[in-house]
Amino acid sequence: MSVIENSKMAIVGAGAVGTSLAYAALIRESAREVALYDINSAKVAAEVLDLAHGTQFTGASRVTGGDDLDVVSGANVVVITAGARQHPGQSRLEMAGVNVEILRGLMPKLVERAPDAIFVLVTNPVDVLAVAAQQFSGLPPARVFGSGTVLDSSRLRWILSERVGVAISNVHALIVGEHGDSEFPLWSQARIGPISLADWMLSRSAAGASASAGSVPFTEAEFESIADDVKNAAYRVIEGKGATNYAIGLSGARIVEAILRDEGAVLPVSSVLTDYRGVSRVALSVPSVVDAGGIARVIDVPFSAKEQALFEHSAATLRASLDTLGL
Ligand code: 6V0
Repeated sequence: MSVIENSKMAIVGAGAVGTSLAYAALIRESAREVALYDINSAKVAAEVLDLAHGTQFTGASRVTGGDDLDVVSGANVVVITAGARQHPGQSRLEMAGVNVEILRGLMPKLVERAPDAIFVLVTNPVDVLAVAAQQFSGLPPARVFGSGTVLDSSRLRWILSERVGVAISNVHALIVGEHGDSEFPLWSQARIGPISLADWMLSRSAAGASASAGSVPFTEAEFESIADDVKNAAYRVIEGKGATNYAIGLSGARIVEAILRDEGAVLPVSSVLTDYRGVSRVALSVPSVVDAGGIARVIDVPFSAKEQALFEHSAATLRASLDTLGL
């Protein structure tokens, strides 16, 4: 993988998530330049220095930044991580109001400085903010979207990979819908290598029962408990260390790479939908083709009847929050 010449990613918010994203992007060489912006002058200056001090070991990328919004100028991608942190027990939707107001001020200024950029929202509640950012920027939904369930899907793939003993890169499974409590796995489309998850046989020893008893498929109860584990993963990490940062940093770097390398990668990002399986005017994560223009298209996935109902529930949840916020 090589860095695209002259590519620049800007990160708004140099907190736990923004700096982990910068760190991941430098190590992965996601962009030629990584620029960090934060209103906290001392913090952003220190973070840029600390990261810069390691660039002997990170390949071709350089890191810049500060408390002047002009640091984002000319960026090809702007990732927004600025905002209030999620506290233990606090739902993502509760943080919405504060972060929407931050975006209302920021988006026009960012678009002025980086008029050709693709904007990726990470701040929570990410689906609400994707709608807000799209409205405040006036840009098409293809150019302003949220990291959505890219992180949740990686969590799902990790759990499945551990469960079945297959490399995570060969586990193909997606979480769709809200990045939050109404999200759900698209079990009907999940595969391990070429085998659908419904047909995958687990050895009984791995399933915790007698090794001699042959193989069994996943049970409904297991599917549900895995879905719950994914949903509660963030809460569990936040309880123990106050924030989640590394996995979202890597997820963000992956999305940026798909854009800067014009990959056409299929990622479950969250964009404002128009008649996607009957859902419009909310941003939800669905498999989307991500390239240099942002979202080239969303992929129409066949849902089971249960998945369709869950998707509509996710949309209704989001619509209710958006209505409350006047969006
Ligand atoms: P943090 O460590 O408190 O950092 C937030 C940073 O934003 C701070 O450094 C603030 O100074 C800065 N900030 C606040 N207002 C502005 C502003 N107007 N302009 C520039 N900078 C500003 O929080 P953390 O980094 O832990 O989390 C950031 C956001 O990411 C939160 O909303 C999290 O909930 C969200 N996450 C989203 C995830 C996802 O999957 N989408 C995953 C993890 C966290």
